[in-house]
Amino acid sequence: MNAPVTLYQFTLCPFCNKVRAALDLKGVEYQMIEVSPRTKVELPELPEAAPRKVPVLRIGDRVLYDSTDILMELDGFFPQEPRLLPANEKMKASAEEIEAWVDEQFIRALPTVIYGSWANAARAARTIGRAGKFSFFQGVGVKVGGPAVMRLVAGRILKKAGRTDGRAWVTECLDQFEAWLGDSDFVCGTEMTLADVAMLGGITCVEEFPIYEDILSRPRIAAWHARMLGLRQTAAA
Ligand SMILES: N[C@@H](CCC(=O)N[C@@H](CS)C(=O)NCC(=O)O)C(=O)O
Repeated sequence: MNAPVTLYQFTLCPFCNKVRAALDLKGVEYQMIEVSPRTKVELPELPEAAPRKVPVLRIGDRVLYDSTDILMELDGFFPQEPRLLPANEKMKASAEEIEAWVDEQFIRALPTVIYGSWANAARAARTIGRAGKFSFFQGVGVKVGGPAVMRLVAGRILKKAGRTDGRAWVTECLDQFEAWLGDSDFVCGTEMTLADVAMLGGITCVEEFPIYEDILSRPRIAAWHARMLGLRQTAAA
């Protein structure tokens, strides 16, 4: 019998969405536990070095943390297709590089658009209120401060990144991803890798926000996205 798999997560956390995408694509059955952001009491016992952050993935008695490390280890636990790490060393290096870029650029840039203007911040507050959960997109204090705090958070992310325009940043990211895709099926070529999984996770996370339509209005990204959802559907069948 397979070891039980449990994902400790926040629904709207992009890093958790990366792990969900990977498990879904491999057709792994798992249970999800929504973690309370203030207390995080639901988390299992973590190794000493681990930050008290989500995602955490428990496979039997093994506890994994950090979305990138989890994606890197997943083939070892679940060797079935699709493999996340390509056998080809060059492709593997580029997949790892793009996966890291998704975290450092695309996922970091998203909140600056999601609550970068008063209208978007108000909408984000409503969407998040509806979801009824704390999340990545709320940031510290957003529950009490609402859109005003969201705008502050967006400003802080931009300043730290040395940028002034969140939309331009996301546009740059999407241009870059499309350039890497070129005419290939996947971002590193013919095989799906953890780089595609990370991007899918980031995009899935903003499904309820207007930026989602902007992302999918790009034909190359839309075709790639449909391909990824097709694979996910095959795995579920
Ligand atoms: N590098 C980590 C980042 C994880 C992360 O920042 N998680 C956020 C949620 S989106 C979190 O748990 N924040 C809670 C906190 O910092 O207290 C990963 O890829 O897993």
